Amino acid sequence: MQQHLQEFLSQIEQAYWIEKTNTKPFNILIIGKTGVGKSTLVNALFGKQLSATGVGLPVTKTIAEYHQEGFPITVYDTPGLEIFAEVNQDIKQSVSDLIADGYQKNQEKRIDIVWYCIHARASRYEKNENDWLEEIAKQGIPIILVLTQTFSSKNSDFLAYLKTRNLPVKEIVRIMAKPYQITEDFVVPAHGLDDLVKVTANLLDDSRRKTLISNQIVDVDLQAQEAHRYVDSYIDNLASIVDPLLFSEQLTELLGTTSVILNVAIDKSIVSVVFNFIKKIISELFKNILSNDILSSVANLADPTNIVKSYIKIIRLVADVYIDVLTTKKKAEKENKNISEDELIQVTEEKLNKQLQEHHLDDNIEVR
Ligand SMILES: Nc1nc2c(ncn2[C@@H]2O[C@H](COP(=O)(O)OP(=O)(O)OP(=O)(O)O)[C@@H](O)[C@H]2O)c(=O)[nH]1
Ligand SMILES: [Mg+2]
Repeated sequence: MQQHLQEFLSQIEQAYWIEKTNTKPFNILIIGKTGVGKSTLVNALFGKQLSATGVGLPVTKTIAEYHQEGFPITVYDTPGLEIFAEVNQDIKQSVSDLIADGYQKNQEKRIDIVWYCIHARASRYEKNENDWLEEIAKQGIPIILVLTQTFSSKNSDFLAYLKTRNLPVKEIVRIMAKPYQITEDFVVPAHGLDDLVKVTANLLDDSRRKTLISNQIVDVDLQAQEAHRYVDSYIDNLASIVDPLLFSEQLTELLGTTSVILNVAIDKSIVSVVFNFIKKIISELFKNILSNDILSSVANLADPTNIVKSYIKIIRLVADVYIDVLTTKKKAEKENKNISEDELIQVTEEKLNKQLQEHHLDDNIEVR
């Protein structure tokens, strides 16, 4: 590789911005009576005051839209049905209008998923609610029933009851969005948000799934899993067009895109470790190919399939290590532990070298 670090870095940044720009936005409609915990849920899941108490942009009398510049997920928030029929009519009408608008006029406003929230301890689910959800489900929108502020992640009578009814929902998820203080020394821990993310992700198409996973803040492992998944599919498509001259382009595309999936900024120290590592091994591996006479050197290679295999192994191991290191860093930050830059560099180097040995790449490559 004849490249400089700076160039390598800006290629990654470019790939990062392309991926960001191509992020598929999507819309969530949250329905639930006042006080069930809709705002608390959204804030805990996305780490944003997307729905600061009381201030949403009123789309209609009964629907508020929460949208933030640069954030690809829009949340619509509307009350659930009350016992008063005339209020219900208003709500039902606004929701149908919102859904119809997205399907008929404005694809960007399409409702991709509905979270129907019920307070777990309210323990009530009425026939008129069910009729309404059936109407929504008929329009092809997946609904998840979210039981909010559940004390236990174990089965409850209410849940058991709901399960016996044939509800028009895809899943039922129990959550406690933030820790709930019961007495001075007894707190119910937060739980279930990771389930809600997983279940929702599975009901979205691939691009929206990626958007959800990278923009939520409750499940870092899921982000890592999604990033590895992307690497796998990228490499599957790569197998037929392996070209050493494209190595840096392909690797930087992988690193830029996985950074978006993990929702992290490009970390210059990690990138420079990666850069030095591949510079060393790649020049050995592709010495002949990168010489001026490309065609004859390819023809002269004793076993070109070996080169192809090594090429793929290197791309994969570098991308996998990159994901691992950033995941470790993110998890530490989440627990308010700080990993120093030196430690991070050291971990990256260790992981890369360990991988090199495990894949026996150091057998055919002389690293100097
Ligand atoms: N500890 C804890 N408190 C919660 C949770 N969910 C809601 N609350 C509390 O319940 C109250 C109402 O929560 P909100 O999130 O404002 O409810 P909402 O559904 O947005 O209500 P409206 O905006 O009025 O429709 C607030 O005091 C929250 O702090 C939770 O998961 N844990
Ligand atoms: Mg609210």
